[in-house]
Amino acid sequence: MAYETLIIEHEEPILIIKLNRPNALNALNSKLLEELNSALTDADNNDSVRTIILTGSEKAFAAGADIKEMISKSFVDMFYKNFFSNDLDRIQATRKPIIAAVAGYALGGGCELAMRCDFILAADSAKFGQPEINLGVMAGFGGTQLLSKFVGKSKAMEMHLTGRNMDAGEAERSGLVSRVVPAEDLLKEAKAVAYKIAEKSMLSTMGIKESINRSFEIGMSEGILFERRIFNALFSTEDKKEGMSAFIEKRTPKFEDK
Ligand code: DAK
Repeated sequence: MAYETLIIEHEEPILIIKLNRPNALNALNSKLLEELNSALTDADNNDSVRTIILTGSEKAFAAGADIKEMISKSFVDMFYKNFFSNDLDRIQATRKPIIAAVAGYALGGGCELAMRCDFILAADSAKFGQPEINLGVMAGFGGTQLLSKFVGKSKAMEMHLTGRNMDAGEAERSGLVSRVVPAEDLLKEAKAVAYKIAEKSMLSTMGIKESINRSFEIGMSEGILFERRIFNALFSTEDKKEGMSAFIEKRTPKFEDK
C-alpha cells in the first residue's frame, strides 16, 4: 500500500515506519493516524514482521497533534464524533513490539505516541514535552497518566503545568527512555535492538509485552498472577524445549514460534 504520510521499509524481520510530514514537523493529523493504524494492523498480520521501529526525522519525531487541523474542532467533534480517538487507541493494541526511535521534538501527542510504544530509544537531540497548556488545553492521549507513571508525579506535574521540554539526558535519568545514543547512530542502534528481539520466540515476546503492559492497569498481586499464568503456559511450547535444550547443548537456539 502506498502511504502519503509514512515511509515504510520492510527489512525482514523488522518493519521501520517513518513518520513523514516534513513541513509540519510530523504533526499528527487524521490522515497520518489512519495510515499508522493501517500499517500497524498489516504488521500484526504479517508473519515476516517480528519487531517494529517507529521513527521520525532528525528534527522531529512528532511535534504533537496538528494544531492547524484541531483549531476548528469543537467539543462535539472531539467528544461525540470521537475525533482521532479510535486510531489512537489502535496503537496500544499492537501485539508485536514497537520501539520508538526518537530524535528531535517529541511534544504533546508526539511525546504520548512515543510513550505508547513499548520503549523509547532516544537520540541525544531528543526533546520531550507536554506543551498543550500553552494552547489552552491539556494532554488528551494519555500524557498525564503515562508521564506520571514513567517519571514520577513531581516531574510529570511540572512538565504538564509549565509546558517545558526535557532533554535526552534528563529523559534517561528520569526513566522515560531506555537509552540515549548519538543522533547519527539512532537508527543503527534501534535496528540492532530490533534484530535482537526478533531472534527470540514471538510467544515469549508477546507474553512479556502483555505482562508488562498489564502492570499499568492492575494491582501488583493480580499482575504477578497474570505473569505467572503466561509463564506457566510457555512451558507447553516447542520454543521452551528448544531454548532449554540449546542452553544445555551449548548452541544458539532456533525459535519457530511454536
Ligand atoms: N501542528 C501543526 N503544525 C506544526 C506543529 C503542530 N503541532 N508543530 C510545528 N508545526 C509546523 C509549523 O507551523 C511550521 O509550519 P509553517 O509555518 O512553516 O507552515 C513548521 O511546522 C515548522 O515549525 P516551526 O517553524 O515552528 O519550527 P521551529 O523550529 O521554530 O519550532 C517547535 C519547533 C516544535 C518548538 C514548534 O513548531 C512548536 O512549538 N510546535 C508546536 C508544539 C505543540 O504545541 N505541540 C502540542 C500540540 S497539541 C487527542 C489527543 C491528543 C492530542 C490531540 C487530540 N484526542 C484524544 C482526540 C494532542 C494534542 C497536541 O499534541
